[in-house]
Amino acid sequence: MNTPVDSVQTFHGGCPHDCPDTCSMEFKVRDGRLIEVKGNPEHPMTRGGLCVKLKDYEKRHYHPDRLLYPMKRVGPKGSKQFERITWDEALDTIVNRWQGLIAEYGPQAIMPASYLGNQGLVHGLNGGDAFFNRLGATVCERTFCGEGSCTAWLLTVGPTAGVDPESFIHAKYIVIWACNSVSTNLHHWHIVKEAQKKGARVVVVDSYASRTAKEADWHIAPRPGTDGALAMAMMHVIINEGLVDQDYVDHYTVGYRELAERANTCTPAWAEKITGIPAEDIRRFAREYATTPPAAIRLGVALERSYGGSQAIRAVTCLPALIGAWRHVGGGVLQFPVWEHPYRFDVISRPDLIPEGTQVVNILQLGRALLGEIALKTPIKSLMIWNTNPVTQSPETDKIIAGLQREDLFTIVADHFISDTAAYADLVLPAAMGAEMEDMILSWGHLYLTYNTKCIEPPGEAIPNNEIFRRLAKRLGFEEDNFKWSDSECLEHYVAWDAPACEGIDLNYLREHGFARLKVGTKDDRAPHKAGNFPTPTGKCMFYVEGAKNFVAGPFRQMYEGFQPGEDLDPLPGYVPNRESADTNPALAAQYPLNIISPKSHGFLNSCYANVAEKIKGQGEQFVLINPADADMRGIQESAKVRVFNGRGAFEGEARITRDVNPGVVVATLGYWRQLNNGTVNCISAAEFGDMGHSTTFSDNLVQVELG
Ligand SMILES: Nc1nc2c(c(=O)[nH]1)N[C@H]1C(S)=C(S)[C@@H](COP(=O)(O)OP(=O)(O)OC[C@H]3O[C@@H](n4cnc5c(=O)[nH]c(N)nc54)[C@H](O)[C@@H]3O)O[C@H]1N2
Ligand SMILES: Nc1nc2c(c(=O)[nH]1)N[C@H]1C(S)=C(S)[C@@H](COP(=O)(O)OP(=O)(O)OC[C@H]3O[C@@H](n4cnc5c(=O)[nH]c(N)nc54)[C@H](O)[C@@H]3O)O[C@H]1N2
Ligand code: SF4
Ligand SMILES: [Mo]
Repeated sequence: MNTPVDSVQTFHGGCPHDCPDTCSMEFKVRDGRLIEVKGNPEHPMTRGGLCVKLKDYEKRHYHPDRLLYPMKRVGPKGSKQFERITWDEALDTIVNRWQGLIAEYGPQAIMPASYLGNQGLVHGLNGGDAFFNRLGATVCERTFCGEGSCTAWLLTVGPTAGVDPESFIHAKYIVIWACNSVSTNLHHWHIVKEAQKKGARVVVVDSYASRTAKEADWHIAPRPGTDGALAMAMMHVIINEGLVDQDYVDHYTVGYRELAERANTCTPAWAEKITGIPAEDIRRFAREYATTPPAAIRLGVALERSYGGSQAIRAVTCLPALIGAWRHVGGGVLQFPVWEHPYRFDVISRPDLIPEGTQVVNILQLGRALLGEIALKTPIKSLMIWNTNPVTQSPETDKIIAGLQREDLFTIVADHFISDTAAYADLVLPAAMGAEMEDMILSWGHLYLTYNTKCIEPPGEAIPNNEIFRRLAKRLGFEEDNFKWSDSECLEHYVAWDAPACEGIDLNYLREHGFARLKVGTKDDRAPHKAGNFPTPTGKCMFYVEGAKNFVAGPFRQMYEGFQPGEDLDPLPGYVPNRESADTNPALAAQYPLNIISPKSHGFLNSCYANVAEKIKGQGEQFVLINPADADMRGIQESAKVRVFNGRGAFEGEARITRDVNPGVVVATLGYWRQLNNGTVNCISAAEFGDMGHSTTFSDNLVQVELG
């Protein structure tokens, strides 16, 4: 591209947001100004369209609230009173404070905190790892999203991309399991809709009638956290009714006998009591799924958000092998296609630089760590935060805020705006945005490499994340190559360009074309496990796994520190009840009888855009969906202000009385800023881990609702 038309130049872009779609974009630039951002019409998944969040992405670059200069705090923590300083003063302050802390406590007194706020290889999730590993800082374990799922996936089928999201076009039976694709995976949803038009039956398994569930042919609504029981009962029906593909099972799976034994007790009647789904519906679902090939399942991240979530994901991931769905193009299960992207995480993150015995703190337990509720070898005295906004996104918010208010804590936040987290910083650093920096954008939702051109200068004195680390590394005298590479050189080193998946693709090709499909088969011929070939230690689909010794570490070793499932791993998948439920904790359930789920907002991207007036208008103010029966018994009228609370905290929202939720369940979507609202959904969520991979438990959460 890059063709001037009336002095407008077009450049290839990639959406840097935390979204599986990783859209390929066109940046239009005139006189050094970004004037329009569009979806790339040539990209088979983007298809020329962006989502509602990004449709005016150029405006975000010029938002009047953008951070333009480094600033230091001049009022009390949280008061948002900051004063401009120079980059030299900012960097000198950081280095001086850190050197003092290192002398007194050692480098582990410093902790980085980051996530996928930027999904670039250079400026994204792992961008600061090499720097902080070299510093010897506390390792930040980042298990916000997908780590229970990844552990379950690796245990069962190994690091495979599974069924190609584009191959869903060939499916005749599509199950979208705990994923609100219309809002969160729009560019896959287009394909599902097309398949539906061609006659595929689309079933959505979701604990409430999401936008996606409303467009399905059939919506199945298990109680939150009970999907494991549903999947096990499906196995029961498949096995007992002779719907197993015995030839596939015999050749390409391990542990069928043990699995069948367990499934034998998991009757539909048993599952009905747990899930709330009529036994007859469970039978029908299992029969349809097993007898309508090709059958494809799309696993949503939300499936892992309860104590037994990962065991449930293991169960669902076993289903395709049981019925031989993998034999067909468009059959199988889709988790994160990123497993077949040839990134060199060891080069990006440099885990070899982590000093032996370094302590690890999980970002979900940031509040507990800052308040000394978790035993740490070295207390955290300084936090550097970028690409994440834990005050809105991490659980137990009130504890995080109490921690961030500690006078002895030196907090640095790099961001685009004074986020809820930046509000508590001692120093804020202005970060560059999408069109202002070169990168390749990782995708966990498709099989394309995506390039992003730097085509405008950042405003004010904003700089890309990697430049912050380069400048700090220079001041600290770090000599490793990582800290000397330009962003372009990083890209040369960060991808295994010689991998078979990259055949015929290099950085120049990407610069010219913007995106490239990996060489892993086409959507019309890819059936990676037609004849087994699972990248597990046995080469087979593992219904049965014996302890951690059979575990294959994936490419994100540092990204997912919490991976090790441990020797006490249940060798089989199964149903594990919620930690917070009437069965497991009746006293708690008596006090807080409603199970809240807090999925993504349609109009926001996590907390991004939830400070932009037009986007709030589109999304609406914080609401709480509640069933008429639950509203009536609390005297709650439509649109009333309600308070949602439990022992961890409270937030307020507007009641929407609807049968979209079943009695006993309430829904409030995520992302709203605390500084603009009375609390957020994460004031009430728990920092307890799920059963594997230190996953989140946002859906395993009991509350009470009352008039506000
Ligand atoms: N209750 C509940 N909580 C949840 C979830 C849920 O479903 N329910 N979902 C969880 C999940 S799946 C996730 S992934 C996490 C997400 O949690 P976060 O990763 O914290 O998500 P964001 O709120 O988008 O925060 C990203 C921040 O990075 C900033 N940023 C973006 N790009 C850049 C950049 O290039 N440089 C710098 N320095 N900053 C940048 C943004 O402005 C924003 O403030 O939330 C989790 N929290
Ligand atoms: N618009 C928009 N898009 C986004 C994001 C965003 O914030 N906004 N965030 C991005 C990120 S970081 C991620 S991880 C993805 C996540 O995308 P999704 O995987 O779609 O995650 P959620 O929207 O949190 O939840 C999906 C659905 O799962 C349901 N659910 C919750 N708990 C359960 C349960 O226990 N069982 C069942 N069966 N259903 C349950 C919820 O009701 C919800 O409709 O979306 C990405 N895309
Ligand atoms: S947020 Fe997702 S759907 Fe929207 S433009 Fe970015 S990658 Fe595409
Ligand atoms: Mo996420």
